[in-house]
Amino acid sequence: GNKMEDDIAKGWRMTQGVTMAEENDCLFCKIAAGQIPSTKVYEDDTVYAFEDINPVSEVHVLVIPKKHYPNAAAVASADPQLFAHIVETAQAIADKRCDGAFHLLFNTGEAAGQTVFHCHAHVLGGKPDAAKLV
Ligand code: IU
Repeated sequence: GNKMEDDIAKGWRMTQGVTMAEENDCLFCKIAAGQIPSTKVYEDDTVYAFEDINPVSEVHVLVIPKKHYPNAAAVASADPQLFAHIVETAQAIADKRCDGAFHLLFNTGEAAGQTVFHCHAHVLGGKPDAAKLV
């Protein structure tokens, strides 16, 4: 169709928490479903947390909603409780691993470095890996 129809369809999918990425093979949907292996840190009915494969600090865990949303704002607007649960999960991981002190980072948009378009919170704690920051 035309651009306006495409935008409306896209907006509808975002409100449903469903995007083209999920329709076509989303990596983090598969990790959350256990279809692709990961080093699990925590799991419950709505969120999944795992070790980042390319850690940039001593603690580098990703917390994702099991349901597909393209970014943090999409989760927050569609399901504020789920967004709060992601933040609380990040805190609980940091409480165990780095004395409760951490950075919580959501890269949003390709220009900001987002490479996986399934919402993920980076939980960053402990010493940074200096080699990866240059
Ligand atoms: P970004 O915020 O979209 O740039 O973060 C993607 C992160 O996902 C990045 O830190 C990767 O190292 C990490 N990651 C992963 O843990 N496992 C994977 O299979 C892939 C990326 I692809």
